[in-house]
Amino acid sequence: MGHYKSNVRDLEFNLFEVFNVQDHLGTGPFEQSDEDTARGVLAELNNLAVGPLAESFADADRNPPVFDPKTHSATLPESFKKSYRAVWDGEWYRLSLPNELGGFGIPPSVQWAASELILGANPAVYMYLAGPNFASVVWKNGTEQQQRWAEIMIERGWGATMVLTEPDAGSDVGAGRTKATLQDDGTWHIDGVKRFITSADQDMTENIMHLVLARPEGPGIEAKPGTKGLSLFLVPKWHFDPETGESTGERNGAFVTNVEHKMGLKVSTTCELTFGQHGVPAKGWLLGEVHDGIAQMFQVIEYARMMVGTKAIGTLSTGYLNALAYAKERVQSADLTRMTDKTAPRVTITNHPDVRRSLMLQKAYAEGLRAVYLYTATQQDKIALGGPDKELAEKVNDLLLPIVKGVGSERAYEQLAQSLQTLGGSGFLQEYPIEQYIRDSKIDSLYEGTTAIQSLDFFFRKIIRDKGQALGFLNGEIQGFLDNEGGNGRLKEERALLKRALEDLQGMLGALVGFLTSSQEDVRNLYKVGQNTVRLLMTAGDVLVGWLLLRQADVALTKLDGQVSAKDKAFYEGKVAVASFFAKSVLPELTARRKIAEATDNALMDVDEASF
Ligand code: ST9
Ligand code: FAD
Repeated sequence: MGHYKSNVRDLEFNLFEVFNVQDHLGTGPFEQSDEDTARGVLAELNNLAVGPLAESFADADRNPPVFDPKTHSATLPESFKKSYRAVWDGEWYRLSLPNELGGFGIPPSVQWAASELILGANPAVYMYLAGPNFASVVWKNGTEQQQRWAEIMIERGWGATMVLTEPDAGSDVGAGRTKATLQDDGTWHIDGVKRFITSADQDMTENIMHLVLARPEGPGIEAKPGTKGLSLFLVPKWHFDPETGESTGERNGAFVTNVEHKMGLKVSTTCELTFGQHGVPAKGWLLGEVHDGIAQMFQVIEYARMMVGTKAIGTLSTGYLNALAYAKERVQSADLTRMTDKTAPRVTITNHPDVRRSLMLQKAYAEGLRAVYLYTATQQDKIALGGPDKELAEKVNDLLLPIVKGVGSERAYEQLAQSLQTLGGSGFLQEYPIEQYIRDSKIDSLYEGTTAIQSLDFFFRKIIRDKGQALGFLNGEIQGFLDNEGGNGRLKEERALLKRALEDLQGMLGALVGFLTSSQEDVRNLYKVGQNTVRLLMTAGDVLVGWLLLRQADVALTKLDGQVSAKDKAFYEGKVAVASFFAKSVLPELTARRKIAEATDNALMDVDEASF
């Protein structure tokens, strides 16, 4: 058995029993697909995930890429290349492509469910598959010629990167100094050093297209500060024939000068990437218009943030299922009720209340957060379908992305520590996958915008700037669920707990809005907002998890009222149990969090740096 334990049953439960995505299969852009197609995609990818993809997971961690400074190149382990090729040869890269570029025509909800399987089994494989996906952004924003290049990127299986970060410009992308100088022939020369660039070199594809943010300079170009002064440039590793994509054999001046040694996700190369620093100009082509760079790059970032959240949640799920399998086998200690009887039989650790508590909390976040990312993906379905709901769905999707990414990554890392704990000392060993899961998933709260950045985005952009429209919609959805007394009055107490949790979230938000409003009189009140945005984000995440687990429990109760197989009975009863557990043991904590937020003062900001 490989390391990866998938949960296709839960993916299908979300898609077809809770969110009913089959209702819009066979329509509009999803005309070619039906429920069987969708289930087939999940089944096929699952075979790939638990087999050839999972196979190189540990080997590629123990034998990470090797960097050769003389040739500026990185060599990946053979085992990993085999996994990558298995996905490429199956043409699974088409999963996220629009129909016009050869996509499968299946909705984002099914795409993301399928993506979880790759991301849980071997996340770096997914990241090296960025070429076709990034090509669709080039295609969307590019000139006619650049649209041809986008097709070439897909046809020839090129790699691609997103290049924002510099040594002095991480969270603050607008501090970037890399510049681009306009040449007489209309191309640009890029000049600067970027760091931490994922997949910036590898030996699996014939070319790599770098999507680079730089500051344009040239006659008639206005210099603007910050992110709004950035443009996006296409900078290939190798120059190529613009019609066929065939390499000219001439190297462009974008050279990797280091591959970082990291805590985890080691097979994913993280590189220092220099432009125009090695005697060869780094030629770039402007995508679209000058100063559109940050908006264009956010088309890439939005996808990548969703991916990072799904990666974290997929990893938590396999961590939990590995812990559960171990706990069912491991015999240790007597039942608590017979603790003083030294002759009492020893029991499996699933009998100990504390192990049960921990396993149920892992299950709650793994399954609850899966529901959150899939619910988000159903908003993307609505966007793709285009109907009257589209505009609102865009806002709701925007609101949910920092939750998927920020809460998904934080809770996954926290709960994976609990998965490891379940194995006792064995969890610390490399014989089991959980220590690698923890190392590999730590990055998820850092890249694509740290949790603090997600929380600022959530409050200032997605709530305040949106004037609460998307939030109002979600609030209405949860309120509607509370008002609609489903389940024949069952789960009454849990509904009351969710109601209280929603009020606590509203109260906390009210406090933050109050600080923001009063900052017009005393600007330092903004610090009170800043002390609480991560708390708000995590609280919103818990409310969503609580709500969606209860929605699932409602569906499960209805199923249990009919005839179900023994396997389904256990599955549905698990859904009711986990929803109830989360409502009773996590949601009440939100009241304390609200009180903390309401009572915020600026004492923290008055502490002298020397006193820390
Ligand atoms: C990174 C990469 O970390 C990590 C790994 C990547 C791996 C890639 C692999 C991908 C795989 C794909 C594979 C697919 C395979 C599929 C196959 C399946 C089998 N939403 O607030 P302002 C825009 S990369 C949208 O003033 P500041 C907007 O245009 C590095 N747009 O910001 C806005 O203008 P306006 C990641 C947004 O104060 C403009 O920005 N680094 C949003 O100037 C300015 O906005 C980061 O993420 C948004 N949420 O700058 C940086 N926000 O307002 C984190 C802003 O007019 N830092 N815009 O609309 C931030 O995000 C900062 O908040 C900041 C602040 C830089 C935006
Ligand atoms: P900093 O921005 O210096 O942040 C340090 C700390 O300060 C963080 O805790 C942060 O939350 C906090 N902080 C900073 N500003 C604020 C604020 N305004 N309010 C509150 N807190 C704040 N970049 C790319 O462009 N392309 C890639 O492909 C890519 N891949 C990566 C792969 C890996 C493995 C790693 C480690 C990084 C990668 N990055 C990539 C860079 C990544 O996006 C940045 O590391 C990230 O955006 C954070 O920037 P920083 O490391 O400079 O941290």
